[in-house]
Amino acid sequence: MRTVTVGAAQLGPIQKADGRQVVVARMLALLEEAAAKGCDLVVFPELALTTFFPRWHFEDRADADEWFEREMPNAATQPLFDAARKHGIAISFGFAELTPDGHHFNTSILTDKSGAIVGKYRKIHLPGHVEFDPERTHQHLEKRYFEPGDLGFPVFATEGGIFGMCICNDRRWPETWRVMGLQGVEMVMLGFNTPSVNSQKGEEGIEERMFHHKLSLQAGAYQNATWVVAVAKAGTEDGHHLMGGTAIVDPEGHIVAEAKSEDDELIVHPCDLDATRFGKTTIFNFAAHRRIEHCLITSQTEARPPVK
Ligand code: CDV
Repeated sequence: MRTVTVGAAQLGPIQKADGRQVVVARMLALLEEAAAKGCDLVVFPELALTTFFPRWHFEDRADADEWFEREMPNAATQPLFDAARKHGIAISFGFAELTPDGHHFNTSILTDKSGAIVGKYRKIHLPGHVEFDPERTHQHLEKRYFEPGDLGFPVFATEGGIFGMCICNDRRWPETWRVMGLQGVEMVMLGFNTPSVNSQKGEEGIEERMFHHKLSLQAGAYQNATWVVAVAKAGTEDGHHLMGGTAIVDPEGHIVAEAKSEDDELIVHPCDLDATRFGKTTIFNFAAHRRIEHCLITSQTEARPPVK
């Protein structure tokens, strides 16, 4: 057995007015709880340090830079890295990254148990739109504020396992999972902020959104024989509701732990990375069964139905 005891550290709502220090204090409280419960790894949501700011339209894009981190760690987040080292817990969290040469990414990092950053991922499948859209019930301006990630879907051999990251909308795309599956991933960590209503289809509410969320996680886990740790930012941020749905999924696709609230909440599960072996060596033994000569996946982007 190679057991990694994972804490999925859901965050409740973060209001626009909440500063980084307030949020980091909440994350530190969850890390204390995780340490008491014997966690090896704690995963926090997408854009964990701030409200989900892509719902707000800034005419001048530079005005959104206040939501971005120019370095990591920085003064506000250093206590998280110190706590990771003190407790001997690896951590992963999402934040908006502004690089020294002016690029904007929706990013997640992974540390080892000494608090050193050992992995970075920049969100590839950015949802939403660039310009204010009066047709929508709410704005989702990720395409305005972020560039698509430029790091691919890397995996990281650390802490005795093979770990990968993806962010929110990435989970809906089978390519995300398969690219990490092809690198032998044993645990995928993913943070998300999912509004409980579809901004372009008001009748699509929380029930349907939760169904698609779980469908994506469970299929990704099963089809690639990997653990999945999916962590929400939940609840109502300045009048906008995020659906929650923090869950840990085993390599057979079963949900083994789920959050019950829309608040700060830690769910813990001992994940045996060796449980990925059976799927990876039998039905999803890629070397034995994949037929890539029939896959258009990397040579074609859009759907091209036959002419009727
Ligand atoms: N933060 C996200 O990527 N949210 C998307 C919404 C817009 C659909 C999601 O896939 O949950």
